[in-house]
Amino acid sequence: MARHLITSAIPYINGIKHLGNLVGSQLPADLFARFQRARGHEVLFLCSTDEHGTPAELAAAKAGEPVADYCARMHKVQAEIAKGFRLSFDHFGRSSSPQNHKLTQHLAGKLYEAGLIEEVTEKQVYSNADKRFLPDRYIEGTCPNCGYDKARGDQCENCTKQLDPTDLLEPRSAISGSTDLEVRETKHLFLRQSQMRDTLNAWIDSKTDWPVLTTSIARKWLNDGDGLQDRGITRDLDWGIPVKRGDEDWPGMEGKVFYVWFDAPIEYIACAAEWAEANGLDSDAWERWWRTERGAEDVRYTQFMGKDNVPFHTLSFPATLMGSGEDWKLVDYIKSFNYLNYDGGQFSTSQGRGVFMDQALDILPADYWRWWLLSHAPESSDAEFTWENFQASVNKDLADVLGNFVSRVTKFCRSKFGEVVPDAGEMGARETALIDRLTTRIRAYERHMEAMEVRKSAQELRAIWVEGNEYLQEAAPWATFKEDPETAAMQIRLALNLIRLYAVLSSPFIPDAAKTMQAAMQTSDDSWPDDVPTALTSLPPGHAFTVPEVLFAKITDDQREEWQARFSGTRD
Ligand code: B3M
Ligand code: ZN
Repeated sequence: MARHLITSAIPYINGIKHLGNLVGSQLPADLFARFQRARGHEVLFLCSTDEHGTPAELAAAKAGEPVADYCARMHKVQAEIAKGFRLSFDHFGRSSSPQNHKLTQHLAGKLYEAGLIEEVTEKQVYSNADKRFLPDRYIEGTCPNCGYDKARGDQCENCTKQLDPTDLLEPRSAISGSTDLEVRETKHLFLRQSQMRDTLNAWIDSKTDWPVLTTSIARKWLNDGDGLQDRGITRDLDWGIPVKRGDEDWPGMEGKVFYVWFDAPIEYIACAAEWAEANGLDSDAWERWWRTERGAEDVRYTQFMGKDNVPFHTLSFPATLMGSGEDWKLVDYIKSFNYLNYDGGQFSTSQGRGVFMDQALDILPADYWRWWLLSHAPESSDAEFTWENFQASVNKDLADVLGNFVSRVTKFCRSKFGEVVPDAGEMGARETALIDRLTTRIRAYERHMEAMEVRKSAQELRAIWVEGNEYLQEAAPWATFKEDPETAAMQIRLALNLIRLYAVLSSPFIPDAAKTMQAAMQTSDDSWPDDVPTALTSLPPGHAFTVPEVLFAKITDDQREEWQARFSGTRD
């Protein structure tokens, strides 16, 4: 039995994610976690909400709530939606947890001791009215380039010119509107990633099996231009993890917090500690996943994320862990994704364009979305969601191929043999040939799933369903039954066993339908078909079953048009 640590990029707290976010990290991570569990491996699958940074502060302000309350509320909302999509996290944590505070401060202390943190004095805008330093985007004023009067300290939205806060004419605080601002000297911490360039380069070079999408992004940042830049890891915000080294105060860092991208990946570790606490386990329970000297040496750690998150996971986070000089488990494999587009444009959270996770579940159950998203995962290039394509795949793959098979087999059996597995008849050449083909395909399916080739896995699974339909078409038990009821009984016995087999194989993709199939077959045998002939004898003659409800309803043209219209604009 292997041990798999699996993490998905942690979604920002500010608002509900769209389907493009879902397919870029959480959903494929869930697919892999479910597959590894189904194979009998030990899995710890973690995700959290990413709760710090200016976007969280701004969203809370917009909602008129204290930021801590806003985050607590939105965490529950996201957790509920994740459940709706059947994301099988062992724990859904929060980057604002006490565990993450402690670990982040601990790691900063270790990096400091190792000489990997530099204190840099900078000039920054201070608001006397707000009694705080203002991050660039919290300063507004008139753009010196175009005269737009709501330009932000980092950029003018109107003419797109990149700005420094001191470029603005008549600058004011975006928090209070106060113009009582002054430039003061302040200290910030920088992570000296550049010191670790060779170590990181060697580490990336050793990852010969990683997807090119992952390594090419890492190499670009490592070697382009001036090479790996040191990164500021502190910010002047109220909300976040206070800057400390271990338990000690950090002189000159009073009132500052760590930068959100410094503490967010550390939450992968903290989440394991949160998981242990939530389950009444001690610290050994999570450390055996994360500390190589306490058992994590034989853990296989896989991360899932969109391509924009790759630099932080290939460079900054490993630099943090390696630089600490401690025995932290490093990632073994990073599976990254391109973008999913929406109907001729981009999904956009800020513009509310596309289908958001809550809206998706309002119109159809999770399996419909899971199937389409995974079978169209943006792996080798960006992919596009269109309602036509969604309708076509659901209707063909789920309703015509899988759903129809289950319904024909169970209904035919009920009408001719009753709701029990019939017992007469011996298998012949057609059945042996089918089992051979299934064996080949199931082994291919396992290889693709193991390699996290999501689209190829979906194609293979679909081909496995098609085998069943074609067999049924050729064997035609409804015709056979007239002259040779014994042979028809054998064909149907095999087909009923195929339903159980499909439930097991399909469960990582469409867990609800898999449960329905398994329940209809009235069996608790969810063992993986290591040996296909044996797997196809799981339901013995005389075993009772029931005819399930329709597994997948077809999407009608009217529905498609209605949804197309409903989701053509933007959400506020
Ligand atoms: N929250 C960005 C995103 O959701 C960021 C990921 C953090 S992973 C440690 O795409
Ligand atoms: Zn401008």
